Order: sequence, then structure tokens, then C-alpha cells
Amino acid sequence: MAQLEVIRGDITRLTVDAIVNAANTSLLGGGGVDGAIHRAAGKELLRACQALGGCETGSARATPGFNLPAKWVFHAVGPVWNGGSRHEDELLAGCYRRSMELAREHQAKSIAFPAISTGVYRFPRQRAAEIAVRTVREHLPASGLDQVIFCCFDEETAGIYDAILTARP
Ligand code: AR6
Repeated sequence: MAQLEVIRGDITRLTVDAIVNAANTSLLGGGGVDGAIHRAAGKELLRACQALGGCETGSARATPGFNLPAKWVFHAVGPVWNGGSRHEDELLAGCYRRSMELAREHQAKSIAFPAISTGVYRFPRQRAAEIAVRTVREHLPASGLDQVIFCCFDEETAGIYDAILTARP
């Protein structure tokens, strides 16, 4: 079974079959990791996203990676954190579950996730990382994946994932 790995850095640089984006319901780009992915992939990515016509919160849609090293981008829409009583946990888990299903549908062998919802959307980082790891583990056997990377942009997030994966590798 695939090992889960933590990498600190820029997800747009990773040579994997699929990278996951932390998008919004319009899928038309934004700041943070979404902006970085659109800049690196080029204008064709925006056109492909326009053709999708949006995505509901808690789900994900696939496009090619265009100029990225990654073959695919799975655009996941995480929830905005509102204190935890608006189904934020379930919606965040939905992003990871749907991305794992897309990996299977696109026969991806490797995937990298950013820490969805933990930037502008303010989801608490520890809580988000626990949901990410738990959901990925649940769906790993059926996914066909050989490699899953949690790509952390900052030291604090990388430390949180390291601690979770060290406690139960
Ligand atoms: N590689 C990996 N991780 C990154 C990168 C990168 N290049 N850049 C930022 N991060 P955010 P959200 C980390 O705000 O909270 C956008 O405008 C960042 O440090 O990108 O889901 C969308 O269009 C943080 O840990 O996404 C939406 O409107 C994590 O990625 C909204 O922001 C997520 O932060 C989505 O907000």
C-alpha cells in the first residue's frame, strides 16, 4: 500500500499524475494556491475551468494540467470555516474523498494535496490535517494510488502533518 508523505514547498513544481487545487465554487481562479496553479498552468486552464461551469463545496472537478508538470488538476472546493457548526468537517472530507475517486477514474498513480481551506478559508490547521489524513487513508485501498503527498507551504503545517503521520505511519 502507498505511503503517505509530507513535502514542504510549492505544489505547482511537483511531478505527479495529479495535483489538487484549493479552488472556489466558480472555479475561475483566485489567490493562494489557486492563483499559483493558474499562473503555472497557463491560460488554457482557465478556459477548461470555464467549460466546467463551477463546482459545489465539498466536491472536486478534474482538468488537464496544461503547462504544469502534473498531468491533471483536481479542483476541490473546501468550506469556509464558520465555527464548525455548518458541516465544515464533512465538506472538507468530501474534497479529499472526491479527489481520491477522481484519482481512480483518471488512473493516477501519484497525487499531491495542499492543505485545503486552511488559508483564506480559515479552517483550523490541526483539525483540517486530521480530516485530510483520515479521509485519504480510508480511500487509499480503492484508489489505485502508489504515492500520496501532503504538500505544505509553511513550516507549521508541515509540522502538523509530520506529527500525525509519525503517530501512525
Ligand atoms: N503550494 C502549496 N500550498 C500552497 C501554495 C502553493 N503554491 N500557495 C499557498 N498554499 P488557500 P483556501 C497553501 O488560501 O483556504 C483562493 O482565492 C496555503 O499556505 O490557497 O482553501 C481560492 O480561489 C494554505 O496552507 O486556499 C478560494 O477563493 C493552503 O495552501 C480560496 O482562496 C490553502 O490556502 C480558497 O481558500
